[in-house]
Amino acid sequence: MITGVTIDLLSFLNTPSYRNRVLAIGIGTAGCRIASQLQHMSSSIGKFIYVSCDEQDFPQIGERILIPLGVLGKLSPKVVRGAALKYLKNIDELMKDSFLIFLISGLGGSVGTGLAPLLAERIHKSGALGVGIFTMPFKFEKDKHFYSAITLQRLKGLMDAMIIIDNDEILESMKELPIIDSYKSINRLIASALNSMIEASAESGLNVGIRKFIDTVKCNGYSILCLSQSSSINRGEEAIIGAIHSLYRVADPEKATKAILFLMGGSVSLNEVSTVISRLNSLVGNGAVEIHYGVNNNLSTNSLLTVALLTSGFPKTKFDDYDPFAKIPYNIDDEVDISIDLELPKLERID
Ligand SMILES: Nc1nc2c(ncn2[C@@H]2O[C@H](COP(=O)(O)OP(=O)(O)OP(=O)(O)O)[C@@H](O)[C@H]2O)c(=O)[nH]1
Ligand SMILES: [Mg+2]
Repeated sequence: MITGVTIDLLSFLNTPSYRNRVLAIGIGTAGCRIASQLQHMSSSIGKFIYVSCDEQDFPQIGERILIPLGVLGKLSPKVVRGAALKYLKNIDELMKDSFLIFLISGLGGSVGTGLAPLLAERIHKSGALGVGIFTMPFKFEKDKHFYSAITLQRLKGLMDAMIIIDNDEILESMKELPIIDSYKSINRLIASALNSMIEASAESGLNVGIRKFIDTVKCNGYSILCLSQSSSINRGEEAIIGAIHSLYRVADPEKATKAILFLMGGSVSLNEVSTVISRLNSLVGNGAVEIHYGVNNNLSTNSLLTVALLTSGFPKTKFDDYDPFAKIPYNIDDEVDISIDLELPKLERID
């Protein structure tokens, strides 16, 4: 994790046009879909770039970079990386002048795993503040675990903040949503949780904002986003316990140092806010966790309450165990295969 980056976030946020210098980059299928949901909701992120090898990943709006793979070679992270080399200048140009960059990707697939470290390097070199938002594969996607784990570790050394989302846990939290089209529902939930936390003002309620968001996630460790929903009579209690259970399954909650708690739903009461915060305080971070909270009271009469819990400061997560060789130093994730691009006259340096 990068330390010592001197960035005056406060004066940046005080400039009237700061949104134009906030960029989100979606990579691969999952990354493009989540970024696209965010683009529909966000007024704090001024620019979106979509990078993928599959044209179908791109939404209608936003800057797109298609990295064609042709028909040669097996699709693997190193092949994707090799094919991407000649587009890096393009990407550098598009991210020029950005102060804050969100890099959004699913890890484990060839495109996200191949491109995320490459783009994280470019963000790091550009001097922008880099916040990674990465979804981790489902339990049943065993073939994706190893690559997701080594990529996560590589990214940790390149980004200023790392937000991990466990797809399994998000799915678990959506018991009350129709299973049909579940990726779409998961993405909407993730995007609205992140958006609620970074928006300058909640439509109706209490906001958190970019400054507190960055303050929470910029730490020497991982941040974890957990979501939980309930519409029972004790919905506050039930939703926060659900979110904390999720956290327990991903990392050691005692290691948490900071948290953002966001409540989204109809008619959220002060009583519910207070219940949720005191539960969090008693069950996470040995009672010493620094909590920011926000509320988005939507106008629906629906009794569904969604709790979004973003906790930070975790030195490790369950995903470290996805890499059986974690204790042996090696660089497999840096491999680049350029055989797919027979016409590339000479390799561009990427450092
Ligand atoms: N949350 C979420 N996860 C997704 C979505 N689509 C795929 N995933 C997950 O993200 C991980 C990577 O999958 P993809 O994004 O499809 O992979 P990719 O980077 O496009 O690479 P390829 O599979 O080679 O096309 C897997 O664990 C998928 O289950 C999505 O829309 N939302
Ligand atoms: Mg894909």
